[in-house]
Amino acid sequence: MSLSNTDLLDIYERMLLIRESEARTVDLFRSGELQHGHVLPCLGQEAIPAAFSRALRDSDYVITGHRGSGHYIARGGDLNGLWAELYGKRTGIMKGRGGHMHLVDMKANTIAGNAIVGAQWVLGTGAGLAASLEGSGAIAAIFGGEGGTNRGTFHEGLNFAAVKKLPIIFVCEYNAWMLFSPASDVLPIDDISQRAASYGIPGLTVDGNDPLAVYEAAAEMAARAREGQGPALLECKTFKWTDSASNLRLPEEQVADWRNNRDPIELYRARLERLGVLDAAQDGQIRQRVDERLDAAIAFARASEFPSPEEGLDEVYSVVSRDSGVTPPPTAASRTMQYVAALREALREEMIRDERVFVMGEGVGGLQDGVFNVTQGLQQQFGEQRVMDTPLSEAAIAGAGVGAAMFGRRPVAEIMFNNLLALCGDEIHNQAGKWFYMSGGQVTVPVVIRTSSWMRMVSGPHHCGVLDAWMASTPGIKVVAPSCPADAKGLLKASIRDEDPVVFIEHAALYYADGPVPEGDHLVPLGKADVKRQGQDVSVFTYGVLVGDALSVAEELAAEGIDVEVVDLRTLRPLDVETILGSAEKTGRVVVAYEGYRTGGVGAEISALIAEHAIDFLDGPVVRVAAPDVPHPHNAILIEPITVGKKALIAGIRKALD
Ligand SMILES: Cc1ncc(C[n+]2csc(CCOP(=O)(O)OP(=O)(O)O)c2C)c(N)n1
Ligand SMILES: [Mg+2]
Repeated sequence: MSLSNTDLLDIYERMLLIRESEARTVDLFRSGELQHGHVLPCLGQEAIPAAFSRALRDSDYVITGHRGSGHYIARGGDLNGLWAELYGKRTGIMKGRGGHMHLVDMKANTIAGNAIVGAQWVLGTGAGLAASLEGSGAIAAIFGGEGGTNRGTFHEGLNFAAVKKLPIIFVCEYNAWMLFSPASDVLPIDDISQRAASYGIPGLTVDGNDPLAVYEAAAEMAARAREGQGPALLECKTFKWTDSASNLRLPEEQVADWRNNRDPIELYRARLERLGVLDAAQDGQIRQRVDERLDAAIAFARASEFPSPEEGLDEVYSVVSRDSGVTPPPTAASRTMQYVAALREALREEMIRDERVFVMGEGVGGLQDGVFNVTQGLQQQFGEQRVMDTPLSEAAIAGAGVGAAMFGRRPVAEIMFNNLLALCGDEIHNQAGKWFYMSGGQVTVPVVIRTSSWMRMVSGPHHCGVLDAWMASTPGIKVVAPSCPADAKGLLKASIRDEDPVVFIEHAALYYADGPVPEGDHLVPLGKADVKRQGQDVSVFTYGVLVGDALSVAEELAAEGIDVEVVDLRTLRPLDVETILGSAEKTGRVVVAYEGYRTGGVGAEISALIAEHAIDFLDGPVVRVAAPDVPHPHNAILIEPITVGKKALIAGIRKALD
């Protein structure tokens, strides 16, 4: 694969642009003129992004770790936007919310940065998955340091990509240090490329300071990825001249040795001269062009305005999602179906409606179509690509879901039971929840993470637990918990169409419960509670399996003349504040019922909301009916006092009416 002289010079100019931009960043940061956040420069590593910019196409996807600014520049990311971002200006590419470690330019298909080291391995796997599903011939290249190859995400990403033969180049920018530790202290092997063998994919180590060696390897790996031969791992040995702009923590002799003897730009310049491709005059012209571009970008940044503090409060959710195309409730006839069948119908209809929708998870096809058969028959109908069985890899399932959503697909990723959300906490909390905001609205993350609550299944502490409060306290995430088949269908369809990430919590105790489901394109809007029973005496706020319990308790108490209102929250974030406060104000007596742990549970938030805004309307204290703060034992006798059900609800309602 030969490069033209133009390409050779192009690589040189990109290296210089990265070098000069990063050097000025460090200087301005140290002088105090740049004051916003961390700066992790790639000084000394410029050959890798510059070479990759030639080996990749503009339509390919690039996704990096924290030291990714060189890739942003090499890919042609907006330079004015970069510099305005460094100055914390409104015109910054991320509107001042991301800084040097998170630089996104979706016009350049580039997400250059992630301050959770290693998150990019699974997000990038999702980018490769998106490219593969799209079938456009694009590939994904994922970059990160050697320290971050010790994260589980690296191994989960490589394994997932290898099994699915995804078009991905995993690139380790081995720069010899992980923060304060030399690589030899944290890695049991010398070459990261050896790790490829575990996943049956090619692994290669090259001199990362030689752009032509990097180019050659990258071009070959890109070609085989495009041909459908799957991922490869490329290790580029290099050295960072400084760890961060604020603190030079690396041994001075080592840095001096690399700067003086192995400067990638100086070595490449000399080589181009030897090849007769570059002379001193041309070199001067290139350097002048680089200087002028940076002068202009810095001038633009300096002249730009700072955002007002209020601007940081906006864009946590996508604007589009506020109007997610939800139609009014249909008047169509209903038929009776199980919750599980309603979910399946929602998936089927949305997959037919939108070819970008796909389903993935552990055993969602396979022999049984999922543990609870939610996905029954879907793999036969839509094939193994769109109903994808995955390895046991929660971080990769959620991470690839998030990454694929960032690059244009609409994944529905299944996490078998909700305790396992803890294993993909980063992918949901830090990644899915934050990218729309952090990218200044450039990146939407329309992923649905479906999971199931196994409360009442008597499956022990590791299967029965509730993480909904954690999810619901995460800005940027929507959390949905349907209580009946009709809502299960309507909410799942609305979640799939929503532009924001949704954690969709099904209740395993409801899967085989029957209920009426309207015919047709039945959608239930997110963020809208449903008053399932009108009452005058007391309001019960609840969700999931407890809604049915509350309704049957309400009928029992009606015989005593107690008129209970049952409010099904349906969406735990964003809460339908209006309906909640309206009901509390109407009845003046409030019971908040939830299966989760009492302390800090979803119901604690509802209680606080009512105490803050409706206390003047209350005729008594808010009563919380919740599980004690105890894990759920694997024994029907021991679990009895922990289970929130009808008995606890009746006691709670009587207490509220006392
Ligand atoms: C998951 C995670 N753990 C720890 C940190 C703190 N941290 C930031 S950079 C870094 C070292 C990363 O080393 P390496 O992957 O080799 O990349 P390099 O900085 O050398 O380019 C650490 C520990 C973090 N941001 N994320
Ligand atoms: Mg390192």
